[in-house]
Amino acid sequence: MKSKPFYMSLIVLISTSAGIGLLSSTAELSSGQHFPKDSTFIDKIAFYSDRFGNREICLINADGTEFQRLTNNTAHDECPSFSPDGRKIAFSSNRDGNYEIYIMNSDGTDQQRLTYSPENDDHADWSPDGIKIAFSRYTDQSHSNIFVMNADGSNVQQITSNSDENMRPDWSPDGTRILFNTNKDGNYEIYLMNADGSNQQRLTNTTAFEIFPQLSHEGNQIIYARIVMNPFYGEVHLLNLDDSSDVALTQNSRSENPVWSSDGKQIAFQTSRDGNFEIYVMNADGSNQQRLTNHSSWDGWPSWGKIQTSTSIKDGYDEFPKDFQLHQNYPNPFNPSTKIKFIIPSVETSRQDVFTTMKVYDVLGNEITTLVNEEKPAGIYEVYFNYTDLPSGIYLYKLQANNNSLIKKMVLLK
Ligand SMILES: [Ca+2]
Ligand SMILES: [Ca+2]
Ligand SMILES: [Ca+2]
Ligand SMILES: [Ca+2]
Repeated sequence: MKSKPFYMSLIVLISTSAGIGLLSSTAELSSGQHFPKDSTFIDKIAFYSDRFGNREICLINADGTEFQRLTNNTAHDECPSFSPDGRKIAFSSNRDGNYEIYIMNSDGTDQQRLTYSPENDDHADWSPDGIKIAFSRYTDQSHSNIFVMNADGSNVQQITSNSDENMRPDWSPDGTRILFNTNKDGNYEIYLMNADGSNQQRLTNTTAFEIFPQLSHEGNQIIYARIVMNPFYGEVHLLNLDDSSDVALTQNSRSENPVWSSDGKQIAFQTSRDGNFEIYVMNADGSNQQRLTNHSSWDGWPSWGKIQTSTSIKDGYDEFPKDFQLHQNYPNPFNPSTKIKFIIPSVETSRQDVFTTMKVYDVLGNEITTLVNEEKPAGIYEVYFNYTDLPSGIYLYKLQANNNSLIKKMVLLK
């Protein structure tokens, strides 16, 4: 069966339409009544902690403030993984007998079970388009393989098959490959493979354990932990795929499990340098290492997400753009997916939704696809364009809303 040629999703970042009517009345705004909500994005780190007597998924801001507990039960809940849009967290839990993959909203609501297996399913990681989840399936403590399923739990497929431990998948930013750990060569090494499990390539070759790899957003760097036993030490390393250079970002620190920040400028990780594991952040060059958690229990397995949070429309309205905008796609050039942001301004004279279209054309003017085609309230929007069958080249995207139209170029580079 041929796969769907493109994937498109629409996220409403900010919508003010419901609140515009209230803004004519300052008395109402300052009266403390319940106002419609606006939204902004904030960097969050999910992790798990056993501070409540068993493992629970917790959330903090990336500066360590605003601790939240997201799960609350007597079973273990662990290994959180933010969805690319920050709306969901996948995690594993043994609440139903053995470990299964679950997802929940990133505020902890609507927890749903995705896998039903007699084995232990763990280490969930989302594909960059949010459509699939890779995970490790353990037949016993030291034997596991990588599996991939749809994000609703359907179509579970095994993509590695050997009798050792294959674990901790990390999807590449372009969605085509998966990074993982395996000890099939005798000790843990980092491997890269196609997302269907083919073409497995070894990236490390040492007598130490190289574990928990994660690719940078550009796909050219890997952060991971190098662990040595007897005596135990662990450091976060950065491997440059361009020239194979490898540097330790931490020293004498018992650190592991590094993850990139949403902007790629920082790294969160766990370290037991203070006596028990805590979540830390540092700059991507290893400088400015700062502790975010401070509790005598285990705190680890960070996942960095950018999530939508609410602020009052009174705070948000002044910031809201007044003009029609079409932003440059990001990344650009891209392969195969990119994000396009646009703004439908608040219309002072009318609260009507605006009929909006966005279409993609090749340079000859042939229409490739329609990304948006509906009435939309004023707001800030993002659409994803992912069209794997197109040849490299320049493409145009055109936004039209009422009598306004804007057009920009983007470059697909394969
Ligand atoms: Ca629990
Ligand atoms: Ca299971
Ligand atoms: Ca090794
Ligand atoms: Ca701790």
